[in-house]
Amino acid sequence: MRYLLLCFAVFLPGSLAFPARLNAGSQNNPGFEIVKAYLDKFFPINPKSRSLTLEERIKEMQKFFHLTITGKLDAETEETIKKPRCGVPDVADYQTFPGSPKWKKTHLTYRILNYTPDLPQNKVDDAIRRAFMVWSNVTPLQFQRIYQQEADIEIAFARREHGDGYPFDGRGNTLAHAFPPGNGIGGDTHFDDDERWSEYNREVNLFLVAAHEFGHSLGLAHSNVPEALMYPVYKYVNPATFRLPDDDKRGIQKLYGKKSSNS
Ligand code: TQI
Ligand code: CA
Ligand code: ZN
Ligand code: ZN
Repeated sequence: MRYLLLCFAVFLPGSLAFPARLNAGSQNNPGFEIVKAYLDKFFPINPKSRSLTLEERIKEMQKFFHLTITGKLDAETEETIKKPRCGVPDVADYQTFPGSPKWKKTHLTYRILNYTPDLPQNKVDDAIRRAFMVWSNVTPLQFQRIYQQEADIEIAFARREHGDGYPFDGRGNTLAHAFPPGNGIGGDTHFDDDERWSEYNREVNLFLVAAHEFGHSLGLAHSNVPEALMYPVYKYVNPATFRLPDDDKRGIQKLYGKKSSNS
């Protein structure tokens, strides 16, 4: 109910602004200015997409709404842009992977296969443990560390080509990746050991990246809510006071439900 109210409050000014500008365009077609304004509002340019052309940004938007990806302002895309849309980017902006893969059990195991030379081993163990807690705190999921057999979520530090067809790229750019839930490589999480991993706000904070990657391992794709942990832009927040943003919480609870109160 609160969302509904919020929605109306924000949509009103938007709905007033849109028709006025639409009329200025030809035959009620939103002009490219409007498309641009729309994209700026709902698909803000992040450092990675700064160089995207309008066509590429339209493609991103089409991907997001599961439209046919043409990069053009076709009828389907135009309809989507014209559709009233809640202006508060906080109603289910989290995303799951196509087909919503998720774990069919709540007790998951993880194994740390190796370590980075950047941090003492107990700091790595700790960052990983706390990154799992981000998710187990709000769902029925439980994570158990194992040492011998293969775990559901295998964690490794690796450089360049490391056997899964997704080579890392040296220092910078890709920091880590994780596979959506599933057998074998599903859920596995790899960290690029050409990065400088840190416990603090230096270079890359292992806890924050691990928490984001485990979101992927559990079935969350990227959110377009800038505050979300699953927003695809790295932003440092103090791990000691980190609280899972509401968008991510809603996303993970959609997949696994809430934490039962008696545990
Ligand atoms: N690695 C990407 C990421 O985890 C890999 C990736 C791109 C990906 N698209 C994906 C993984 C879709 C699953 C599904 O997002 S990254 C960030 C953030 C990266 C980026 O190295 O670019 C973080 C890893 F959010 F800061 F940009 C961790 Cl936290
Ligand atoms: Ca890299
Ligand atoms: Zn990998
Ligand atoms: Zn990501």
